[in-house]
Amino acid sequence: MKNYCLVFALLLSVHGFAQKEFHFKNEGNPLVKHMYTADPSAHVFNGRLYVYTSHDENKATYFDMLDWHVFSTDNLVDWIDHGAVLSLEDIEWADKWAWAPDAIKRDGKFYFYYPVERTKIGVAVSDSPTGPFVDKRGRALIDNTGQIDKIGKEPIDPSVLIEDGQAFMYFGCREPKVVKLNNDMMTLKGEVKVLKIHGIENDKEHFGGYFGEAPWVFKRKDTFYLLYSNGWGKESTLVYATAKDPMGPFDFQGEVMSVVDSWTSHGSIVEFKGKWYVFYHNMELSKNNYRRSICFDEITFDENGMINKLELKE
Ligand code: FUB
Repeated sequence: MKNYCLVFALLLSVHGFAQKEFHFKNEGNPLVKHMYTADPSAHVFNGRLYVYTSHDENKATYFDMLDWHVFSTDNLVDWIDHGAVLSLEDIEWADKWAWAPDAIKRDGKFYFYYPVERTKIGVAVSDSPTGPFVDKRGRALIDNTGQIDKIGKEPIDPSVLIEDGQAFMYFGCREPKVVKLNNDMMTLKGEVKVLKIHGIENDKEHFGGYFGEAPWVFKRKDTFYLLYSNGWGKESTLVYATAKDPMGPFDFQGEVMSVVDSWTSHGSIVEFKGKWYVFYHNMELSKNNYRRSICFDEITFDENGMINKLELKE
């Protein structure tokens, strides 16, 4: 009887695993066609590329997403959808709006940062890059309740960089913020600060160098690049600024790519097997801004380290 039960349990777990993973090929942008995905955050862990995303609902009429997914590949052609790595159902202190996440590896563990309710950012941990992630903290890492002056009206879109052993978390909407994290990756070290971007002082509204949302910092050679969205609407896109220090100040440099058709822009840039890629989303499949699809393209840099603007085909 005991053996019988074990075989049954194994069958169930194998079946569950098979249901959870979905294998597919990259057949050109949008990359993911079997569901709606947005806000791609791409990382290489142990030589494999992982892309963490928000998950737009099939009938969405707002950004009322419920869970987050991760996709992975080792050759950019064969991809796995590993399923939901965390869901609002798993978080006791949040009920709505599972927006743009990020993940990072430290000391053999993987930390997943996620904004909820447009007012809070949480962190969850796993032994695997594909989760499941567990909210061991049990409360928000960032919560602007009573602290809008310091933290901002919309603490969304967290992304994390580790440089020389120090972790930095970037986030924010309309004003970029940065805060250091302690080595446990689950507590803040010091105050939340405004991330200064020089050269955008006159860009008070969308487009140009205006900071909309989606800060993402990566390092190439000795330069830190801050990728972000320059607002919302038909002309918004991903732009960037550079600095010599992860805390800034950054200098605005220009557009990373031509405009995408979705009203939001959100992306990440990653080096994989010696080439650089920008991940972003559009609404090509649905023609609906609340049902977006992730894409990626290769980008190149000029001899001064500036990004050669990616011109998307119409
Ligand atoms: O996906 C919900 C929100 O839309 C994100 O937080 C923003 O960056 C924008 O992509």
